[in-house]
Amino acid sequence: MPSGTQALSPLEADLLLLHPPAVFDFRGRRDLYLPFMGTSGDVPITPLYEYFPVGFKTLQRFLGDRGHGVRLLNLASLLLRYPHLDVDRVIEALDVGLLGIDLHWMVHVQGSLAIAQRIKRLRPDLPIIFGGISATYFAAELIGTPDVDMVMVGYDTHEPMDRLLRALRAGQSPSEVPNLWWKDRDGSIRQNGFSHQPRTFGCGIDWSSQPEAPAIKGLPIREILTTQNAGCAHDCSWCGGSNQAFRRINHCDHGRAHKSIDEVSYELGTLSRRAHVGAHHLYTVGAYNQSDRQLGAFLDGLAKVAVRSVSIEQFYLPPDELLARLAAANQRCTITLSPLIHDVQVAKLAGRGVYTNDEMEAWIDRALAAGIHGVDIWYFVGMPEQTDRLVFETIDYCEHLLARFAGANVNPMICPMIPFLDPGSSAFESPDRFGYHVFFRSLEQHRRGAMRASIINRINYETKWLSREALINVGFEAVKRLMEAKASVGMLPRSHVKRHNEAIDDVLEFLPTVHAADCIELPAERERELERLGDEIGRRNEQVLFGGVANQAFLLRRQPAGRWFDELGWPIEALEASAPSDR
Ligand code: B12
Ligand code: SF4
Repeated sequence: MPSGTQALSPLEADLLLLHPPAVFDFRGRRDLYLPFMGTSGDVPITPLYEYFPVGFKTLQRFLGDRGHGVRLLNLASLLLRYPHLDVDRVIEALDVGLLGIDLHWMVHVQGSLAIAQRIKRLRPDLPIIFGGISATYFAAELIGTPDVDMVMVGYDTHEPMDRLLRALRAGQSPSEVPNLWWKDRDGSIRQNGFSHQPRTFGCGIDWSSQPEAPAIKGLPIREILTTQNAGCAHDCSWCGGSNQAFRRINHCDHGRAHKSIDEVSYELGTLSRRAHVGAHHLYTVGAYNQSDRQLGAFLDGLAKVAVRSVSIEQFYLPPDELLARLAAANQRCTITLSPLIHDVQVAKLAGRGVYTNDEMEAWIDRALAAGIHGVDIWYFVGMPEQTDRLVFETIDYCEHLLARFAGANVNPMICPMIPFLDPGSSAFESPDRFGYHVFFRSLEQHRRGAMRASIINRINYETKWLSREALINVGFEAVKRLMEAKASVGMLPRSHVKRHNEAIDDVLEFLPTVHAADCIELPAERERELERLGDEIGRRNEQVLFGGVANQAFLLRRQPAGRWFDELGWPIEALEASAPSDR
């Protein structure tokens, strides 16, 4: 399938940070069914999980300021946008001293390891380093794989990476670089300890240097993301970034770390220098972890940035004073709440349940009256003691919310927790205590699991109350019902909801066939049966990964360009000349 017309020019850097697609090589795969993932809301995501860790951007600035040439390459987005681009030609064009691959989210387990293997086969000269939350958790197993030369552990890798790049440049051994696992010349594994664990971490991102969105047809997605924390003040049992999980994964005695106020102010300041700042949405994540002083400084900075809209996550219901400040900071400020389950007692078991539904509704009235533009409310499927009945009761409650706030921007959303329960989370570590059963424990089990044809078999857990099959069936049915409810109150056009729900119906209809084939015991028979389904799987995957991004609520075909993580490595003209995107 891949065919190009021109070779790619060398991509030169001291360090290239590469973000893999969750599944390599997803293009043309007929043996792995990637179903449409509706989340009943406005989340432009694909089964490739295209976001790279925002720390790529901070590493680029921090290391760049210290004289290292750092480039970013979002391979997931590149391969999605250029379906005919030969990945081997991308690898051949790399002229880099060190190649970094993220295994931050576990969903990239297969993609990251497979691309490392491909690179090692074609370019044994390129040293490969892994980093990220999952790489930290699985460091010992990861460094044992033949294609990984180094693993940099921890939530803050700026200074260690500076030291590593300096050592490599000087031709010295990296034996003094903290947080590093590496292999010496004879292949034996060395571990330099885990001493770099600052409480103030990272640096501000320089958004002014972000490439502008190219002129494209259709709706560009102009989104910038900012987060000021690693770890968390809270302890949701299923979360791999919770206070306890953070301590566990990073082997430290603190459960979170913050960006300094100066660096946050710097970051917001750079946004103002962007040419079309007024066209951007600013997605601020994890703001609920800030102290009053930190949040105050953040809001002061926010008020000076004329972005089009802002969304901000809150754990508790923000008090009136904060509502007023948020509304003053941006005219289109959306607050994201995550009660997770409408039943407060059950929500408490998931780490939430800190307000009742009545309190939330009264608060929404106040928030809207205070000038808050909208409220997004997230519900989840796969929590302790959550039965199918409870899931559908949550949808009943969402219908009530939609009716009560009809005409206002109050948007309940629901999604199943798939495919993985976070490694390192309390529920992953002690599944029995929380009513979970975990199917894959090791890195290798996750890698193998991620290659199963059926998404049901790719899920790494089930609960006492919802089997893997039910997580999909109940989860997708719930999304469908919620979408119908949104059409009924006029929040979404009927035609969009019809297309969205037809896509889900197709998943629910086709998946049992794939699942049955994937569950056949005898490998030869299983392969034969999956081969028979190959065309049907391939056709459906193609529909989901058509070379653009499907907005999950409105199935608009949006081209992947202009988002903060659209780092395609080469100028668009060079890529078009090499492998036209056919659009
Ligand atoms: C902000 C956030 C998001 C943002 C995106 C942030 C981003 N792009 O970085 C959004 C909301 C989009 C998001 C989405 C998802 N998230 Co999230 N997210 C978080 C959150 C709240 C903070 C993480 C964070 O940014 N920490 C900051 C630090 C730690 O990371 P960083 O600065 O980016 O990177 C540094 C290091 O990690 C390291 N590093 C990272 N990569 C590499 C690579 C190399 C080579 C090197 C050397 C170093 C290195 O160096 C960087 C600089 O110091 C955590 C929860 C928490 N409290 O931690 C969950 C969390 C990370 N997310 C999680 C999950 C599961 C997801 C989703 C898969 C959910 C889903 N099913 O859709 C998606 C994946 C989206 C995608 N990839 O397309 C899990 C991950 C668990 C796991 N081990 O897999 C977490 C832990 C908890 C949770 N359940 O929400 N997430
Ligand atoms: S899910 Fe819970 S523990 Fe995890 S980051 Fe969010 S509030 Fe913190």
